[in-house]
Amino acid sequence: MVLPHSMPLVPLPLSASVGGGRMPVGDATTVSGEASAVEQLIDAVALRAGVRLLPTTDASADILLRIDPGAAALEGYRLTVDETVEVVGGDDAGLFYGVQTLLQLLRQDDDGWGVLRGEIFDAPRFARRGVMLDVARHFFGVDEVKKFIDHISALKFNHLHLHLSDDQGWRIRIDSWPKLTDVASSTAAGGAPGGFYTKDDYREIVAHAARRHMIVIPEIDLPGHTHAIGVAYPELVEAPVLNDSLIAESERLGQDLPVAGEPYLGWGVGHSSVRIHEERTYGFVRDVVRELAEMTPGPYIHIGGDESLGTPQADFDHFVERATAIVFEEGKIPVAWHEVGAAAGIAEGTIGQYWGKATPEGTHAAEAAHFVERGGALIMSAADRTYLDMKYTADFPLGLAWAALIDVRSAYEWEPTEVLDVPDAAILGIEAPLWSETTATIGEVEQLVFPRAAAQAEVAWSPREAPGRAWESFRERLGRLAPLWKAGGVDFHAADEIPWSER
Ligand code: TNX
Repeated sequence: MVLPHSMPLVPLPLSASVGGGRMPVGDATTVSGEASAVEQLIDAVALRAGVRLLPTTDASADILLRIDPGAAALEGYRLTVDETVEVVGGDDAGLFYGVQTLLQLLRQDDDGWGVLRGEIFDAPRFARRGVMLDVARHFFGVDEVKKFIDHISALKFNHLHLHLSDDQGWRIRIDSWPKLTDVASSTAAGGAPGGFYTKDDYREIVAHAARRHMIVIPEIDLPGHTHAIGVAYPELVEAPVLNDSLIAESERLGQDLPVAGEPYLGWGVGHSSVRIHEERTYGFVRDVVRELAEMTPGPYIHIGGDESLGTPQADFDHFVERATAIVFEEGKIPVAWHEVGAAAGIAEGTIGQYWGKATPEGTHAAEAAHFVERGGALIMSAADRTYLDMKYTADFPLGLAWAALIDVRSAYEWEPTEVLDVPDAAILGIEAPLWSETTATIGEVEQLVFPRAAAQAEVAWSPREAPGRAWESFRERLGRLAPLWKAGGVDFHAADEIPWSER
């Protein structure tokens, strides 16, 4: 008898019972049911196994994909593999996740391809399971982002946060302020070429994400991280504030200091600020939020708020109170980094994103808790656990190390409800950010994201107390994703903590 948690599944499902053997899969295997799920399964099986399933309208197909709201929770599904396969989603997303599980059960052995037999009931622990991609420090094109979405959504993540602006460049077309992209998008960190998304590009990303049940959260980082805005519109931004640590760090890295009106290619933080006391700044914020809202079907707009070291505290508070209100006025829910919680009057219902350590330091926990006091809730991005841009080990060639070295085990072993002193219900879920200072290509991004994103997927999806929800089980199951990532062309880091399998 195989134990349920020995099934090659990440994230671990809510419950599973394992049958014996496999249902063979080949070119004569038929599939029917919900059209989009059928199409996605056929494409994915072709990519993974080189086998082309046969679509049919026959309800007695070998593989049946259907939706029944009574059969499973939201985003949940029931999957049965015996002589045939049936996947029943509680909704569209649930069916999609059932198909992702089916793809993990599809295995090659000496007899060819087959699906491992068993029965699985599944549904997520947290409604919010996110990844962030920083396309500002380095820019990644539409096709690269779409591929990223494919492999992230396969781990059952359902939110993609795009960090669309920072000191080094502005990445999204805003018609009412055209110089943002005409003038301030062509550079990136280290002198790399920049780029930006046209509105059609952005809509294409949003639509691709939606087909994989991911909501896009666009972020415009304010009031700091705004040097690039000043390259396009000098009247909106203050002169750079050069603090001692910025000067020392820039010298250590051999990076030039920021100069007003010129592109900034280093990765120092905390030197830029929009002008808080000029009314046109709020006209700018409103225009940007309105245009983003128009092309974003998801309910959220992220306004940043991190590391505004060049903005006096009273000015910062005034700015974020107004900016969070503007997002609501434009019909969306504001999300902001936890520093924004320092301001007493943030708009009620603003969602905070905690990026302090798993053991909070300084004022971080109090700032985060203030979102809850204001009727909001929290997304947990503990930097020493979830940050995908931290190095695995000191000698890893990519990534930074300021929060921690994060090997796969330490990415996996943390509990989002135990970081802050807030009610469990205030924790919406987690997000794992990939900051791109050191990643010039999407392959380098993948090296940092995979496999650690899979650890965060399990923290976000799987029940806390389930048998198998522990490192020894996880590392075995994780190792069995290697052939899926190889077939998908994912340049994952084959960390030596994990027993990677060939097939
Ligand atoms: C901190 S985390 C930042 C980013 C950097 C990142 C690098 C946060 C909200 N701000 O500006 O890219 O560290 O790890």
